[in-house]
Amino acid sequence: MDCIFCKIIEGAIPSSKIYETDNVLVFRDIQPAAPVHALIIPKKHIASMNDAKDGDFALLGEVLAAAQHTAQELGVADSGYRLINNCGADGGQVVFHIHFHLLGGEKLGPLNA
Ligand code: IU
Repeated sequence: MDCIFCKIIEGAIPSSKIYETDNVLVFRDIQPAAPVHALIIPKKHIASMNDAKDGDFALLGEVLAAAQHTAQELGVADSGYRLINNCGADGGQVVFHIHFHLLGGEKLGPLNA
């Protein structure tokens, strides 16, 4: 499967790894949109939120747990952060391996700015 995030998981493409469990990988976004910008992904290939099946939601819970852990590790838990999932074309999804952006390290603007 030609998925860049699967290649990052396999180690075929290098990444700046922040945290890893058996089922989840967290790494730094190569084009950070904030001082802290991590991507949290399941190791299982799920293309998008639209493609998650009933059996995938426990795994997506692990993804959220990893996001919480990462926010603590990167020191933004207390100041606050934003967790974003882009789904599909209108949602701005570019990489079709489900992922959550963790953004923080500065005061983020309102969503409707
Ligand atoms: P999106 O939600 O699919 O739009 O976000 C994809 C993100 O993946 C985007 O912020 C890219 O900068 C990021 N990214 C990356 O970190 N490493 C890569 O090799 C590629 C994209 I391709």
